[in-house]
Amino acid sequence: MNQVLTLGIVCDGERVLLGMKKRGFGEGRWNGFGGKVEEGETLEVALCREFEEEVCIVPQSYEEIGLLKFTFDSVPDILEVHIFKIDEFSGEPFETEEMRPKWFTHSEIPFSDMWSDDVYWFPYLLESKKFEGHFHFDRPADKNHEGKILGYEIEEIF
Ligand code: 6OG
Repeated sequence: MNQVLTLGIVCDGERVLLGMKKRGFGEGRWNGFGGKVEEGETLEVALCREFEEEVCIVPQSYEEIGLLKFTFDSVPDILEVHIFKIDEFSGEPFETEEMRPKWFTHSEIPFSDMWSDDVYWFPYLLESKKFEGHFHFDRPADKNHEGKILGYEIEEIF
């Protein structure tokens, strides 16, 4: 079964807004904000709901800039993550039980404390290039194991 998720990164000139995940899947890593798309929701509605829940802001101007598929050895399910670049939002970023937000300049993005795929696709996002990618991991991540990338492909789409 395919699982569809959103992931949004707020870009404000030279800065991006990331959140430290405080609990659950991805705990201890910096990432954008997002999550599973619920039944009956559009990607956009799901994206805005997750931002409001996780960091108390609402995206106002955004575009879908990337599509990533994640697969894992011996797991039939595919994770399909729709990446959004957000240029404007309303409200002020606020720490919640799930996420601690922080602004990073492009040169400070903490790739060593992020998902291992991020370093490959963030450059497309930062340069506003649309992209599609596929990452194949040895296993899904859990608390004790990050999952190792066994192969990947990524390309700009026009
Ligand atoms: P919840 O399940 O907590 O949302 N996500 C990933 N993000 C990156 N950068 N790399 C991955 O590599 C990811 N797998 C999932 C999608 C989880 C959030 O984490 C993202 C969602 O925004 C495998 O609701």
